[in-house]
Amino acid sequence: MDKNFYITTPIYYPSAKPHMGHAYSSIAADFFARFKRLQGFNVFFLTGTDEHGQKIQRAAKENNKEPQVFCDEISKTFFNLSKTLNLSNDDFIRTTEKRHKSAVTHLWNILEKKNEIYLSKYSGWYSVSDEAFYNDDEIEEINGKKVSKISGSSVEWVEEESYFFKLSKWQDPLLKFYTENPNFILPESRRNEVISFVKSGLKDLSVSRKSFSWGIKVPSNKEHVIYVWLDALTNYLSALNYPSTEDPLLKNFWPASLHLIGKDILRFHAVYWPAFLLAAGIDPPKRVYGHGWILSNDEKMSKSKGNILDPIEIIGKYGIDPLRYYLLKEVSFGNDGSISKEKLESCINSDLANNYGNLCQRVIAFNEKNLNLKVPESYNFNEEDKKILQIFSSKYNQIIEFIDHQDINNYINFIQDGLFSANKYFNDQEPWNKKKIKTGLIQ
Ligand code: ME8
Repeated sequence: MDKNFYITTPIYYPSAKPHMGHAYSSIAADFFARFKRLQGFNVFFLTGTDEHGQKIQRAAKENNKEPQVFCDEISKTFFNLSKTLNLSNDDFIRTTEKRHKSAVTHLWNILEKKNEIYLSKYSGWYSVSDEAFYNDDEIEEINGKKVSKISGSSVEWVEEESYFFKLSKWQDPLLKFYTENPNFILPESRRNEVISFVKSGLKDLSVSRKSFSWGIKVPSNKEHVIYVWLDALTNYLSALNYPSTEDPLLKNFWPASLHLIGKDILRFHAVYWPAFLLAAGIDPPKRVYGHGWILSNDEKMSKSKGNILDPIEIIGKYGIDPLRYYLLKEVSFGNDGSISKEKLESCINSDLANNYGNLCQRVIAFNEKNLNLKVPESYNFNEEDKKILQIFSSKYNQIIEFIDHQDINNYINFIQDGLFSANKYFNDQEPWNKKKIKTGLIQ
């Protein structure tokens, strides 16, 4: 069995400080990383920041800062958040690092050498906010403004010389790849969305921009910068020291086990990324999981609505572990879910204090009082003892199955039910009375 497990979060745009949505992706990835480590896997867990492109260049300008200075400042807030969230990540990559730039340049050269890239002209819609090109049929007009139907963000007309990646050529190989790897995209509903998008026809993809400069230069033509998504996706390889094929990180951890992302960036990860890799002769990742959106009181978080939940503020008030638990429990993983401070408080009271906290409290207090915090040797189990142990041991394979399908909610239900049963067992067994009867057994 492959005992290596490579998991990634999206690399976040340091265009503004992090919010709860970013924290959510990172916490979920951390949950899987920790589980796989406990299971005995050799885990590599990566997160970081995505620092090139027009969006960042504009944000820097609005703040009257040089892009690099601006990125250094905001990337630091994401780095600090990774500490506050107590993430167990093994690396934090920034796309402005040298190691990343040389990996991207290398990948570009391979694609060019393999004749997968050609020079032409792009004319069409572009959303700077999404850093995405959109077809005419993906655009609508709202209040006189052209916006993407997919993300709702505003688009602008772009006409410029551009390099193109021969994406259309990869339509059939991609469909074949999805069929042969039915769990490549999860959850299932997102897989269906991606397949129908690819079936509807793929056009060649513009992979360079000429009208701004903040990015990695096309090696053979310095007037162009490499499209930020081709740049950003390569982070998953550059953190493993690609292109050093003999490097243990690359050898052990590629292809990635799981790219955990939000549903908004599925197309980039489940269509463009495997196509770039197939074209370059590199194995695609094993799984891309697109989780849903965190909503604040049932609405998408936005500055204008003033409903942005700041993870740092919430952690300051409630602590990190309650927040981590709440986010994973409350949102049905893969779907959108609404969170609020009120629900967080009631979750802390019911699940953490009453169920889990109560069990810990009574077991530890009883143990401390009678056994000096030592775990007694186990023997002479009665039927009830065996039953409660069985609840946990019999489900071991099923739990692994839940985790390996990113089914967090069934896993948490199992844990909650288990805690409930353990509390009941403690009550029914009345160990304080047993102590009187069989003092010798536990002293
Ligand atoms: O897209 N609910 O960066 P980004 C849940 N740099 N998750 C959310 C969320 C919300 N309300 N808001 C953000 C980018 N996220 C690119 C990625 S990867 C090679 C490049 C999470 O800063 C979610 O994971 O816009 C989403 O996909 C990611 O943050 C987008 O972060």
